[in-house]
Amino acid sequence: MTRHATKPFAGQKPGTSGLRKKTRVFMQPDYLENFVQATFDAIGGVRGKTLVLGGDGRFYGAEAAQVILKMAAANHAARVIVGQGAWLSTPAASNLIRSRGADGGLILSASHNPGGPDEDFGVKYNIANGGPAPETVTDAIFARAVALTSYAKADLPDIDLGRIGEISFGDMRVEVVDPVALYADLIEELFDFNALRDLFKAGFRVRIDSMNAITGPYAVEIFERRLGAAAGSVMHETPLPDFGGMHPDPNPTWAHELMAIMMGDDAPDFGAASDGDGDRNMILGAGVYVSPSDGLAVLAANAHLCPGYNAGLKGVARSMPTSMAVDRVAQTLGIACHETPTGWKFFGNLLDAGQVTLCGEESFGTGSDHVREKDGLWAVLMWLNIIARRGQSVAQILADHWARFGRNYYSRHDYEALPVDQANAILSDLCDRLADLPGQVVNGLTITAADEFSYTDPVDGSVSGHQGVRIQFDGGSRIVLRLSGTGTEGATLRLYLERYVAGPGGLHENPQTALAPIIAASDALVGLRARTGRSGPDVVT
Ligand code: VG1
Ligand code: CO
Repeated sequence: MTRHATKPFAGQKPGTSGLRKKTRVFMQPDYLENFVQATFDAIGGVRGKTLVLGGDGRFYGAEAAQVILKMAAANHAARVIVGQGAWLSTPAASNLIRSRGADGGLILSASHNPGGPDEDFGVKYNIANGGPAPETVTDAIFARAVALTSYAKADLPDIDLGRIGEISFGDMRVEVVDPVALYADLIEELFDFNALRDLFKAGFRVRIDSMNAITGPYAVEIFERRLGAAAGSVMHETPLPDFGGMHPDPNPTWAHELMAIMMGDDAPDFGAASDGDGDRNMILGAGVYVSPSDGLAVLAANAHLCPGYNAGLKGVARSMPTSMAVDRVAQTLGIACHETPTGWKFFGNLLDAGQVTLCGEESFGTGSDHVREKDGLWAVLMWLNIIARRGQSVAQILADHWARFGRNYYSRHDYEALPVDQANAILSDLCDRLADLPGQVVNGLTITAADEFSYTDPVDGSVSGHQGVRIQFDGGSRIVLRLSGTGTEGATLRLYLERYVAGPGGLHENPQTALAPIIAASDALVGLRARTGRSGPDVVT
């Protein structure tokens, strides 16, 4: 018996990055099965196809992998390549899809959301280029999910995913592979590993916080084994189903243990953290925090120092709310800078078409055309390669960058778990006023432009509307407001604040202080605190 009757569930609409729900929602009978069958149907079935499967090790991931294998077998897939223990970081899954020529893959993760029976779970489908499914595909998945009446699942025993090797599973082949090796080999081609080994030999100290999530085994292999960093350089290196109670979101709030080390006495030279599925990164130097938007700009300005990028960049792309720091670098380099909606899926076409080499988002995500996902450890290695080549500290590299390009002070204020109606009303009220805003002076700042961001993909012409409100002020400052598409509780409003200072003075202020006039203007314009009744944002990054 492989065909099972089912009824659609409400809300199986993929968000910014796959379908994310409370774990117990996913654990309901038929819930995961429905979403997986809808995905298979939406891509024209999986008969004869090869899929990649793995995730970040969070609670329910191993069980979900068994369900998906049985469904792939019943849907006549030819082969599924699974990471040992159902483990694969998101960038490693992207690489596996690409290097094995697979037709697609399923990633089991809710990324930076916490894990456990009472926390979050997620499933994301990636296409043959290794990148997240574009909106045409996720729309098709949703359309199929609301009409589903049955799914196919083979009545076969669970597979031992702990053992590397290949077995038959019904008519399908299942190949369990080392999740780390292929990825580490790819990374080794992009960066100057000899220069990095010399750096560590000379006593350079790093602290990499894997936050009990998926990058642990990758970071130990790359930094401690291949590069010779001191044992113990990687902390929280064992992936745990509940991330050991940590919230694997690499920002100063959630990676506070690492922050304390890097801001303390005798701090190591370099620190970094990654998220649940390993695609995000936070970069720190001794006593300094690198804003992700600045990080993207620094990587763009220095990419040529790394072997994989020494021919220069074809172009760069950033998500709309990401600061405009990288735009200034692109201008100097004479390359295009694309502005896309939030979410890595919007970079795929530009990367495939060879129009951009480097991409980034303000949410601690950077990556390149080596895979089709953002990549936390890649960013760490690129920073280390630049440090090795320039012979400068993180603080010196940042100071040089600002002196050359000016500084885009930047911060994101998140108002989490708001009533959905309230969040929608705040955004739509603002949209109603946009046409009247240009020319108005708020808190001494003149509004030069105000619109709701809509993106037309330059490669396939597809249009994605309602991607957030942007209000631009005279002098290169702005505020952006949009709704999160990754949360699992209520609605989260994100307020992005940016102020440009050309220098030479005023380049070394505290960002929240430097942004005070922009914050005051946003209070006057949007009034988030007044309208939500909150005393301030829940998370400031
Ligand atoms: C957030 C970030 C976005 C990122 C997405 C997935 O989305 O803002 O930049 O691409 O998470 O990241 P949203 O819709 O909540 O703002 V990950 O590492 O959670 O896959
Ligand atoms: Co992630």
